[in-house]
Amino acid sequence: MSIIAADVIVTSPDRNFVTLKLTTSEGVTGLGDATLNGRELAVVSYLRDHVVQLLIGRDEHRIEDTWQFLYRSAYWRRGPVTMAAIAAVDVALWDIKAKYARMPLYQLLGGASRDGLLAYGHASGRDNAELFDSIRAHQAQGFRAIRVQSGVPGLHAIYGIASNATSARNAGVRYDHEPAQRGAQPALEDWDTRRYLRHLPGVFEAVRHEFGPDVPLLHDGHHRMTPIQAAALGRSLEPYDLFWLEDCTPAENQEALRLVRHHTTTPLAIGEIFNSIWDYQVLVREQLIDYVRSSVTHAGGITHLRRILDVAAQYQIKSGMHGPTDVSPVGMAAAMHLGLAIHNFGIQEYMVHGARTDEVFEQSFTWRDGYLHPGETPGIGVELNVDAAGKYPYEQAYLPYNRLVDGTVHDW
Ligand code: GCO
Ligand code: MG
Repeated sequence: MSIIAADVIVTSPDRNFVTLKLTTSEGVTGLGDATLNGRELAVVSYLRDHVVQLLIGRDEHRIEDTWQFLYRSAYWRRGPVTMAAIAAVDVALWDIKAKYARMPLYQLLGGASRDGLLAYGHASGRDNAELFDSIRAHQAQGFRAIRVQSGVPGLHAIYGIASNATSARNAGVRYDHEPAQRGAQPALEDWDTRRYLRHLPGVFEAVRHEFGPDVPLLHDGHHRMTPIQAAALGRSLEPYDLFWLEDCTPAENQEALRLVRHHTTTPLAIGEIFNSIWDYQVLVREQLIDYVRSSVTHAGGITHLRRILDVAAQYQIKSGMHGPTDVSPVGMAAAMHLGLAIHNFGIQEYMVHGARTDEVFEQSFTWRDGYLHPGETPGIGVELNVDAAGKYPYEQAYLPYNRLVDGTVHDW
């Protein structure tokens, strides 16, 4: 038994996705998500030019060995491109193994630890009126937990606020507010941390007043604050009982979180841009965070993310896997199987994919009463419709970037 084909499929139904498809000599196929938003083709090249020929002829059953081989033989370790490529191979191999076993993947990972995965959705508004409408719309879709992002007076374009932009090329199609804008240059947004810190507590006060104490509320700081600013925000949000404050600092410096932690009891989530267990070493060992934000797609697949979460479990740190629309349905399915199986599941981010994405990726998951479930189809439960994928060729897209009012580039 061996891998006989490894195809890298690039498609852009509502946004760009990169998918690895492995085929075995038994005629079984497996899929892995290799999408790195805004840098998609770097992972395509890593796979096509450097990994595919290493996979042909390998025993598809040796998942751990293949992971270690790709990681160690590259010599150049870690990094988002490498780890997304390894993740895609890893998930495709788990998909194949579960299909051989005729079981949904979560069964191979130890079986279900819960009935379904509590998921949170992204509500946002330029002002409180828009935000309240957005929260109500999410609740009507079944969401029980809500991320709250608000416009800030004086700033014209900021992260997380739905723009409802329409693309001229795809007239009438509404893009989600995840801002991988298609085009040859990144869009410019503006930022002022002091205005934001002044404005946000009042937004949460209004939301609690309107929607009551029960609904779990989350917020994403998107890497913009210094440690002392993050500490101040965490403290000023304490009366509103957040489920978590996410990415309060750019966490390359793990030690920065010591200061934040020291000053606030607001729970902290971090790690969507991390890609290995080493990024969490200080954060987990010193119990500086409450939730691990990495996705299966960006942190080395099921094999590696499970390792991170197992270490985190010793410290009662839970999962909060990244699930924006730039994680493809393949990556989301892998997350759901892992989340269903592990004991220390916390919450799953869930942004609903567009209809064209659902046409390309045939999926078996269910979404009911605020809970996700990966379904009972053998494998991860996703198949790629190659003909549909072919209708939507790659389009260059960039994430936006930020400048302060004086023109300085800031973290986005
Ligand atoms: C989130 C993230 C996303 C990222 C996006 C970048 O919490 O979902 O912050 O909104 O900005 O995934 O590609
Ligand atoms: Mg985030």
